[in-house]
Amino acid sequence: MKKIICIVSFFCIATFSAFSQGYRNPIISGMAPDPSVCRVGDDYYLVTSSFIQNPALPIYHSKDLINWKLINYAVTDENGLDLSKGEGMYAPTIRYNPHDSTFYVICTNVGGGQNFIVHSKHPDSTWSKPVWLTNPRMGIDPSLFFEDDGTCYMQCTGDNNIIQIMIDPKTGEEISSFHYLTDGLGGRYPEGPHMYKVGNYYYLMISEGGTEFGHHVNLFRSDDIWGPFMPAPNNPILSHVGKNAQSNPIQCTGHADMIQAHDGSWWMVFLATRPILWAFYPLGRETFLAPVEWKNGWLTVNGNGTVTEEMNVKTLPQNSEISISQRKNSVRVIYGFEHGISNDWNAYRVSPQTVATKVSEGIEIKASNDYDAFIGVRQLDYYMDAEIKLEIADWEGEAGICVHHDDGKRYNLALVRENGKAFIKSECLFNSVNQVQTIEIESKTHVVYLKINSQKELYKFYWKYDNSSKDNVWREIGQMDAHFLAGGFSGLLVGPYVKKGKATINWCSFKYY
Ligand code: 6LW
Repeated sequence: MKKIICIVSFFCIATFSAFSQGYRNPIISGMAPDPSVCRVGDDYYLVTSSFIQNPALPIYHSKDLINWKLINYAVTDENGLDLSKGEGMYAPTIRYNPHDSTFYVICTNVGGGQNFIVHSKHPDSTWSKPVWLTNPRMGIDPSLFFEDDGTCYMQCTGDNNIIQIMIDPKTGEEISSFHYLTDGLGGRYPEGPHMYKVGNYYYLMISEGGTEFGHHVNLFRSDDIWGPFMPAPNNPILSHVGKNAQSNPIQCTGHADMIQAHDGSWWMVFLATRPILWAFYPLGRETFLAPVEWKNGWLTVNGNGTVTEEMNVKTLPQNSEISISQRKNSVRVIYGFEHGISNDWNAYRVSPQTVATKVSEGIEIKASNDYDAFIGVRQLDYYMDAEIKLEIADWEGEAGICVHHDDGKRYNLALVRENGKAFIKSECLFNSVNQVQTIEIESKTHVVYLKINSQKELYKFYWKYDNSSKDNVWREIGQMDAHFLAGGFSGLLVGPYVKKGKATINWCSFKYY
């Protein structure tokens, strides 16, 4: 696939890449919740939840904890992904075990088999088939901790508390019975546990308060891995619940993981949101980064447990390859599909390759009764133009571009051809509410350009005839408030869909301001 990134101002980039002090939050923008991170030497690997997106469990790589590149997925159709039922992949954990030089990802396929582990020697290459953990006491948010001698402990949610068991991560065999670790400090949903050993202590970090505005992170320590665990004197160690963060554009901070960098510094990755208003955050839960400082056996996160968008702190030396989240100027990503469908693309439940096939002019998508014929990339920021050029070859059909939150919430912009007529249609689906605007266009039209422009609180829909046409101007067909596309665990995917017939998508382009 030909993917071109055009940078509008080369001057800005040169200035920014020379800058190894400070960074911008989020470090992975767009839907990237429940981040978990591990390190080997100066290579960092991060995994996030993906729910019913296929492929599942995106794996990112970085050299500086700030600029991340998507390199692979831990579970795909090839190693046994089954998203045919249930809610899909909740909060995974990634860990490296130096005893067998192997990476492990543990996760819950909610309603689709529950907990499993996959492993790989090379995270950018093949992952094993899942080993299933069948004990019904194991709840969501599983984590792994490798002791100095290689022994493996698994932590997860139990019955509104955090529990732990020793297991063999290659076979899933249970080596101990379950032990209770903590039920937290009284916040709802104690979850997202991770265990660390630092100096003479074991540290257990968990989230409480639910994933919404009460979300926060608490720390506990013990000199025995089975406890009892004592709470830190400065809990919550990360929280935007208090007055000091009430005007902060970042909210819902929680579900964190920690890492010691190769220079000895400590960092925390966690999820948070950037609401557009009140409780609405269409981009979903994104991945953020904060520095951690240790003092007298306890830690602080960025001084007072809050973070900002612009982080003016000393960082690891920053890599010259700057990821989209860190750019300070416009970025355009063009997918020409010359080499098929790259790993930026997802479909729901089935693979993008099931939905779309490579053809000489781009990709072809066919409507199907078995699945929603849609593929998308994550919407990475609130200010965006998403454009496609599409062609409906047969007379009848409906194909277009869509901003997709979940099955009940999506905005469609389409070319519709039926009964010898052609229309442009914009459609807002919000559960049982369906708002449609249609205009009739030249009946012979079978190639159109469609554009969705996102201006944070507002989506605007445009279309135009083929570039060769004398009538080559963008026309607006409608606007839709962005608030309806928010809620739940998900974020947004944007991309082409076909509801009826089949269409060729010649190219897609995404521009972020
Ligand atoms: C995840 C839980 C959470 O399992 O949301 O914010 C759930 N935290 O830990 C789904 O992402």
